[in-house]
Amino acid sequence: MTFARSPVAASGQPFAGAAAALVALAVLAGTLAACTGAPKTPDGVPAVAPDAHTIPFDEPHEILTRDKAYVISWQPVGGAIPINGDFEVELFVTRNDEARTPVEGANVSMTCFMPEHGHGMLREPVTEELGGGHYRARGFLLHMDGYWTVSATVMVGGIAASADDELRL
Ligand SMILES: [Cu+2]
Repeated sequence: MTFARSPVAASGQPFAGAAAALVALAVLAGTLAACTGAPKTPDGVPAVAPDAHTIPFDEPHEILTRDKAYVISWQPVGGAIPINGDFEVELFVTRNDEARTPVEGANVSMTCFMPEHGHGMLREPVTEELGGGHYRARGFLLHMDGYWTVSATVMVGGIAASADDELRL
């Protein structure tokens, strides 16, 4: 690659800046490409089919209900969200107190919505309580890439508290 004849190069500084920006972009693109690889389990086995389009999800998302009563920590089982593929979600629900007291016996649900398209998921996940504040919701399928909002609801004693999150697939 030679830029010696470029009129911009002749002026010196501006070209150097543009070149630096190009290099930065190339590095960024490389990093992004590396990030989209399927995550590996400790055994080195891909957590999802290698040809599936997935979004890595490295750490649980911690979200606070709007009434500030509960903290919901959630993540997809397997560490990635497949686009147009089935997945399950693990949720850990605590009170929003110093001790982060686990919330047991709650009715917990989670769903996703695409506000730009005005539709939700094609399924309604079903949640099972695992104990100790842990819940597992099964039956997620995000059938399109794009911007999704996430809504998690904790119902205790007939009172519902919801927390919001978002995903860009
Ligand atoms: Cu859509």
